[in-house]
Amino acid sequence: MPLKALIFDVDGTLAETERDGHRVAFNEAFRAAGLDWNWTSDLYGELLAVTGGKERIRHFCQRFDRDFLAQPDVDGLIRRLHEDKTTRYVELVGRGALPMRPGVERLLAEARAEGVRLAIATTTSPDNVTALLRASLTPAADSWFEVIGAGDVVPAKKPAPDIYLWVLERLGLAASDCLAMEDSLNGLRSSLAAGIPTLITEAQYTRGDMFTGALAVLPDLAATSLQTLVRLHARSAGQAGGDKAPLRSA
Ligand code: XBP
Ligand code: MG
Repeated sequence: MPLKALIFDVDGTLAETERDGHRVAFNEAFRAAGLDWNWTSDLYGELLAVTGGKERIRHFCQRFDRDFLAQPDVDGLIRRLHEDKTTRYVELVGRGALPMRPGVERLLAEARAEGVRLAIATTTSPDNVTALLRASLTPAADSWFEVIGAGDVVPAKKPAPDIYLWVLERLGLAASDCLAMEDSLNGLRSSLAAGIPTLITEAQYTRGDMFTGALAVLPDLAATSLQTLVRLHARSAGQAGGDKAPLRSA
């Protein structure tokens, strides 16, 4: 089964966006709203267990500020807080503050040259994705991706398979035609539940996690060529969702 498409996660996979991007924008939005919440780097690592910014704010309140949740129209409050966070994040990445991780740009170029289709499946908001691609690659880079599945287009975020299934449907491809590129356990659960063979590129907050079911676990994509991905994909038949130990490379 030839490799027909690469489906990339964004946060942690394309770029290290969490600690110095999303977290910073969340804290700025909290301050601007007069809230005394401060998400330290360590706390943020714990909060990443919940994907989606609005969902993460709610989860934080359940742990640390239940009074906030007791307010009337708390859904509206969280939505507006998150909109402000998105505006701030888009400004931050628009300044080119978050470069692509090693190997990403070259791999995208190789895929485009070889006719391997590109797509994105992410939990983050669509505006964040286009801002990052345009600022950290080139202004036309969002057009390189045939399908961009992002944010609230599906109600159930990762680790649910929905965003990957949404992308597969729009690509018109079977799961086994594709390779998913992920950095986190929630992402891996999502892609495997959709039946897609998955390669892990470990990130700041996910290094050393147990990625059972992944095809391979790499420290980054610096030494990974498209040919390597084609070979990995070829050995994936029957393995996605299985429990074989992944290849690990230091
Ligand atoms: C990414 C996320 C997102 C971002 C914040 O997970 O969990 O919630 O941290 O984005 P993944 P928003 O890489 O697995 O897709 O604030 O726009 O939701
Ligand atoms: Mg990720």
